[in-house]
Amino acid sequence: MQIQGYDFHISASRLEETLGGYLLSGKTVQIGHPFGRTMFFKQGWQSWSEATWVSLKENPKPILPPERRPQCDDPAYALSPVHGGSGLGGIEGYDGRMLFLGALRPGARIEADRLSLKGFGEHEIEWFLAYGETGEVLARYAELLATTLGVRAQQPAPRVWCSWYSYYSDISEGLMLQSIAGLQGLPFEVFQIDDGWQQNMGDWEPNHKFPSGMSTIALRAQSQGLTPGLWLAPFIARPSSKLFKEHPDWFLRDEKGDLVPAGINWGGFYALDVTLPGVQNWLRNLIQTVRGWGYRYLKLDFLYAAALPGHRHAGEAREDAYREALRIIREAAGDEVYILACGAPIIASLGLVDGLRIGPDVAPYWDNEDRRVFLHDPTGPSAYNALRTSLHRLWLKPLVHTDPDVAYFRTRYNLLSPAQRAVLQDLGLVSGFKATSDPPEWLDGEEREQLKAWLEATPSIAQTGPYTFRIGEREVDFARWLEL
Ligand code: 9PG
Repeated sequence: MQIQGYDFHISASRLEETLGGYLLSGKTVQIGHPFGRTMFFKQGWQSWSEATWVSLKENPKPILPPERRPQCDDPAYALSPVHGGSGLGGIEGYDGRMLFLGALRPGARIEADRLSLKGFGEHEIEWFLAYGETGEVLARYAELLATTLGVRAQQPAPRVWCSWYSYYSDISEGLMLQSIAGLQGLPFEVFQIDDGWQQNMGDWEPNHKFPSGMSTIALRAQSQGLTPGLWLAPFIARPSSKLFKEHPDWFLRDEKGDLVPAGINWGGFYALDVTLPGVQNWLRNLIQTVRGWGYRYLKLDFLYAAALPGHRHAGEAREDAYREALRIIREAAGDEVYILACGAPIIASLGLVDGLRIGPDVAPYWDNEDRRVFLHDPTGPSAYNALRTSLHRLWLKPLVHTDPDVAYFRTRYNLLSPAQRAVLQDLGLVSGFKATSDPPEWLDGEEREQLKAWLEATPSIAQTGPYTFRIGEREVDFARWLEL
């Protein structure tokens, strides 16, 4: 079949025209193309997984070490010999435009090689197929996803202070109260406590560093006009947790009955089978508990764990199981609670969460070369990894608040150059999500002024090319930072 002057061989169970392209159906669809070993627009599975253009001239390299794979990208395809992505993908045509295929529901995989672009899923799927300018094709795909998965009300994203990228897990009640006090005069909407407050992964009660309980901090934040925010990883637990010891039968196992490893941090952790009624009740209680403490902004992390391959109580497809669990959380939280999904399967989260982390963690240094180059792992914390993946996910902006992670204003404990700090600040502006983790007492007078000006700024943002933007009066070109 001819599309835009090129010959494509399409196999699908149904094909019909739609605005800007075609709708296809099929559990598997395949489009033969004439473009050979061109570039592939890859979209990794979850927040931290890489999104970028890759060359079909080089074979994909499996991430090392193997135990890390579940938390980097979809482990089901970790050893795939062909390039692929989750939900959507595209390849570059001779004229620089893109042959695009995107699923209109969760649970789809795209693969590309020199002869074809292929889509498949665990069940019958409807697809959008198009050939056109990358920006236009992605915009049309986003429009279609909005109709199938929904979009939550779109006010501007809140401005967030988060405790992770300065104190990491070394937080305490005293430090948090001190930070809240220091934030007076800075226009933040959210004060978010990150990892480090809980007793254990799985045991979501305050530890000894928070002796007055979590509501004390929530109240203090609130009295200063800040929405209290809290980090939780509701779908995972460590084997040392009370949750795991009391309910070993609540955890995801493979067909042999062995526990499915969900990651290697904190000495390893496991994923809940979120299709079990007992687990679903526990999730409802957990969310109601943190709501009861006063938290109205929840950063829910390591969410991919609920969608890992495994044998579930309800034999649902794994991304459907995940989405159902997210729906239960949304219902328990209520409509007014802001949910930021992190480490989250991208497509399966749309319509249920307010914000979505669209890249790996930033760090106060530029590159994580050891992991990126020698271990083939593009998901390690670094400004560069976060920038690269986030820039290739901005097409999600009409669907969800896109969080590229924090920007830095401090020079204390920071190896980023002024220009590297500026590029993360600009990334925050173009993505529309402004967050930082700099403790107010770490900033000198000038740095605090810069942070304040950035938080207050509402420049017009116009995308002028794949990597170029006009921010107010400035032309910003991110391409020179991406070794593409
Ligand atoms: C808290 C952090 C912060 C951060 C999240 C997430 O693959 N990993 O080993 C890996 C570990 C931590 C991590 C991401 C990946 O960071 O993105 O903002 O909340 O958890 O532990």
